[in-house]
Amino acid sequence: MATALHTLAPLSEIARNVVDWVEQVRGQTQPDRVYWCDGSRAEFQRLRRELVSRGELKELNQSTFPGCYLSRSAPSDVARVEHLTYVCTRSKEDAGPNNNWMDPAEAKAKLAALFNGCMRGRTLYVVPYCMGPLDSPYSRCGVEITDSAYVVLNMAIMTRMGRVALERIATDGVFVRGLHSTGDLNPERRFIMHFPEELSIQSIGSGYGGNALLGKKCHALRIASWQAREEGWLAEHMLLVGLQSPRGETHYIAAAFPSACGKTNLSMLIPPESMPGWKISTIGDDIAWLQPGVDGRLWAINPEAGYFGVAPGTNAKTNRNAYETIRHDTIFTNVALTADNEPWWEGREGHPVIDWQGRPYDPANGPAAHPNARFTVAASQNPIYAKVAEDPRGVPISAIIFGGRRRSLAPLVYEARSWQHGVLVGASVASETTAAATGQVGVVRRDPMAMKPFCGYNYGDYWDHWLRVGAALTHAPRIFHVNWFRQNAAGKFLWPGFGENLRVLAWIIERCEGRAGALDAPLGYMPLPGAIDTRGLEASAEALAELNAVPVAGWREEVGQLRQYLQGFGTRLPPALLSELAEVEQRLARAS
Ligand code: GTP
Ligand code: SPV
Ligand code: MN
Repeated sequence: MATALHTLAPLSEIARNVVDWVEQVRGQTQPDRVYWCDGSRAEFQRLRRELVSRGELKELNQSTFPGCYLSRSAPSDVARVEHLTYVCTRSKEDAGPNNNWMDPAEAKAKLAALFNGCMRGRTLYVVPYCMGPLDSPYSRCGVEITDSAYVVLNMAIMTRMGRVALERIATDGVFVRGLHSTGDLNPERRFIMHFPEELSIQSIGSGYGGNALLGKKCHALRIASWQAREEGWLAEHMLLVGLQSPRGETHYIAAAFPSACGKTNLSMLIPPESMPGWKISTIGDDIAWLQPGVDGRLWAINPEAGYFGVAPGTNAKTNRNAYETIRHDTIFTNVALTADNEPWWEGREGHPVIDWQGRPYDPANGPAAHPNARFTVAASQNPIYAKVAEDPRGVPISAIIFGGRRRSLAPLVYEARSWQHGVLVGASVASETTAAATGQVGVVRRDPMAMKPFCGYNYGDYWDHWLRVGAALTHAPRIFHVNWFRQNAAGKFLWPGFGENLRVLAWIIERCEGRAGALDAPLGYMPLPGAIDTRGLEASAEALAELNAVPVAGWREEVGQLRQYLQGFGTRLPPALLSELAEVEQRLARAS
């Protein structure tokens, strides 16, 4: 039997095509050693020990945070670098105005100069990984070659990594080739390049998150979105959550919010006390792969096996599940430390003594933890991790939610009139930028489907693909838009957010079950007065009214800006989006 043979074979003999590629990269990068990762517990602990002894990982308080460690990245390497991230397709048009583009030959020449000999004195790690349950037909595999043991540890937590993945690669025959080196960490020599036409990624000069853990944004979104278009599915920046209502029915919801806009939190939500009987379970917190099923519904898997989550703001009140998840066996990156050698970040109880750069804490230097400080932890540690997250068939989706961080304009919730209108609603997402990427924070930018940094091809083609996928579904999910981040004139959030968001999800579920009426409003369907349960909520009637307001003049301006943005995609823009937009505009005109 093949599996039995595999179990005995040395790793380097399981998949010939992987071996050939590793040999080629070894020749180019000149490492001192090549190490094939098997994904075992012993290997994980050994690599962790090595990092600690080299001073690259710091042991945290082992009696209060057993198995927890701290990594400090280079201060110039703390987030994704969108201006250095490229999609290198043969035709520039295929990458689209939404991506940085470089000719593949030019990109490879530039990269070759940087990769040649870059691993001298280092170990080359071969990291075979599987995105999604090992036995799911929807899962896809890759191999990351890296010279960072920190990356190996993170990949071990975030993916199904090692021998098991290599065995699947031997069966699949195909895998995504991801070549990564931390290089010299100089931002001048940093590039994250994607070659979707040959399913490959080359990343150099960063050891951080989405730049370096190639299974995540590079593979599971940029490359996978390209593959998904060819194969008829969707790869999206979405959480997946299961909600069992007090009536006993379970609905699965997928929600796309831009980076650091609340996906991890919503996927682990704890119901407010005034809503007993609801049971929430997490399937995924960042990425969803969605497949049309033979039953005409849309089914989803979480391709990841762990969370690379935002630490700041996480506490027992905002997200008790995450808080408990990260009490043990967690890698923290760029958090601060307390006097007791416990991890600390803004929003956590206690006091910082050492900041994220290892300096004595001084408020004059800014926040103690970096605003994009993260935790890496296995999904299985989440107290509400759903069993179905391991189901090879995935879960059927009742609703898709889009949202962004909008201090004004966008109301708490509205529902699209149809799938086609919903694609426009997704395309209309705009959000304030966050610390998840380098650059200015708090500037509103267009971020369709929360995929601006992650869509591996022309947005025009992407929206067209969305329209096609929806048209083929006989039981398409309903599509909604939410905004947890609207503020009053004083800059205070009007909506309490976090667990209270269930109040909005409950309405969404009632809509899906056909049990709630709605107001036929210019943007779409909105809750009738009193339809959102506000019992036990500390929010004034005025605040709630302000939350749901749709200022017509502001929206007419927004629609004009959106049209201009969409027209920037020229002939690749599906005309259906412009006709949906014209309809919204007419409704707004009638309302004014
Ligand atoms: P990525 O991992 O970057 O994709 O982010 P994410 O979308 O998973 O965001 P996450 O849930 O980690 O939240 C980011 C920040 O937003 C944290 O500081 C949270 O505390 C805050 N946040 C999350 N949900 C809410 C909410 O409902 N209301 C408010 N006001 N803040 C929230
Ligand atoms: C995001 O930025 O959306 C993240 C973190 O989830 S990273 O893995 O760095 O992309
Ligand atoms: Mn993300």
